[in-house]
Amino acid sequence: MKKNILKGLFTLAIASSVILGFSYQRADAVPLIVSFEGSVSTAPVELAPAFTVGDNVSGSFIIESSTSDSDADPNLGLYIGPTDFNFLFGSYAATAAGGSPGDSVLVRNLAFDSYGVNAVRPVGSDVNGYFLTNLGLYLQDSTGTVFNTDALPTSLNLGDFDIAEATLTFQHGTLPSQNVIATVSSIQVQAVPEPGTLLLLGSGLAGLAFFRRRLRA
Ligand SMILES: [Ca+2]
Ligand SMILES: [Ca+2]
Repeated sequence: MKKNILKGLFTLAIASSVILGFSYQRADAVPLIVSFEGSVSTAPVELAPAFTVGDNVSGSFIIESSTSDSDADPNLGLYIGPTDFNFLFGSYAATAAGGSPGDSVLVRNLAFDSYGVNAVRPVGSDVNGYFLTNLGLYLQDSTGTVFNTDALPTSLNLGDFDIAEATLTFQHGTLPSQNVIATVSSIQVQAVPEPGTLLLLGSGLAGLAFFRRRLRA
């Protein structure tokens, strides 16, 4: 009898933690982390020897799924405010806090579709007198079929795009700017677990452990 009550409570604990977890996800904006990997395909001699073709590249940034589109055009989505940019090209690390008007995601649903991200105030070391001015990620589907709207995508499949590049842009006075370009070989969009979700998950697991112990006793 006592065991049955405990079993009931055990089930209730699982059900409530699942329900709480789901309702939390639905009620709040979900931060999405976009991360990618690739390798350097263009390394300007002006920046040698800091970058070499073939260097491993990785990067990420975060954007809220609820970020609103500030472009009235129904086929152009301009989303301000990606944050926490981290790009690594070989051993060269660049970051950007993001969140300012120039830091954007632009989604185009036109003759070709594209997804472009820029961070305009990056932090990274100078290279041969050149300073870092931009972090970029650009995906293009020349067939124009990957997006049907200008909505912020919550998933990205690299195979849908014929151009997929990450770029570091450097400037030195009035000299032409120099781009270090990486070909992207993988990309993913994932929800970042919120502290609240983790807390619920944690308390749910603690409850399970408690009931499991009671059942065994
Ligand atoms: Ca729009
Ligand atoms: Ca389209």
